[in-house]
Amino acid sequence: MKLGIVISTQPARFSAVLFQADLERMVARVAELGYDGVELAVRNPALLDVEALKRLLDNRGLEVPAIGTGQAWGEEGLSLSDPDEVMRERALKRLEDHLNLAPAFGAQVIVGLIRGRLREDTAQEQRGWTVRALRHCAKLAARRGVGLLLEPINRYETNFINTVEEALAFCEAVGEPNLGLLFDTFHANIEEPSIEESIRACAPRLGHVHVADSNRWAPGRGHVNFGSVVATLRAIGYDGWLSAEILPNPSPDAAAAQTIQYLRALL
Ligand code: LER
Ligand code: MN
Repeated sequence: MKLGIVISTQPARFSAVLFQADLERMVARVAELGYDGVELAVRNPALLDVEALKRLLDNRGLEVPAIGTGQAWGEEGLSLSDPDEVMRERALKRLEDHLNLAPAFGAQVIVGLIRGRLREDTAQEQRGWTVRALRHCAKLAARRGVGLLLEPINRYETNFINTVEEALAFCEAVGEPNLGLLFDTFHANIEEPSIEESIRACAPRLGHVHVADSNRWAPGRGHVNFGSVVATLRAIGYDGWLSAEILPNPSPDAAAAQTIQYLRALL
């Protein structure tokens, strides 16, 4: 398994992202610490200097396993399930932009908070809109040769797909074989009866893993059993990335260093 860490390509409110301030410094630091890659949190691909970013990462030998899209929701309120059709279309267009960006990095694209939140009176329609949007995006991802990942997220951040079981059912409704799952140990620690059971359940679609401890601090700083997480991932034959999506506590550098020391010892 390879080790990555989430960095933001522009300043953002979402807090479980390291080193937001200075892209060059953080890329250098991540490479020095020995990470294999960086996961990019990208609000709007149109604002990126793709060639410059690629050069920066190539010079440091860093891969990009995945591109996160949640900032489009966090910063601009864009969601695939917005009852307002204009907003919904804007969100879909943005996700298409992420999928069009991804081949430059050979990265998978994450559908996390950009799916939005369900409202009591429109929940069924919102599910339908999102199923259709993901069907469309999965087909686009296949044409672009990149992966698309649906991430279960804990109840305090959204009421729309909290568990692996719900995510698997949603994938069935979408009906596209290339729609994968992203398993995040922080969300699973809140939502799943058993982290190990839920890893086994997502095995057929598992495409990427976010690691953070129970408090979203670096692995080893809370009470998730990462020895057991790694053993279970190995047992299902997972050979992808462990990508740290953690709070920058007590400092970005300390959190990044703690993560790689702790996980390298387990791998
Ligand atoms: C994203 O990967 C995530 O885990 C969410 O909590 C926020 O988007
Ligand atoms: Mn996550």
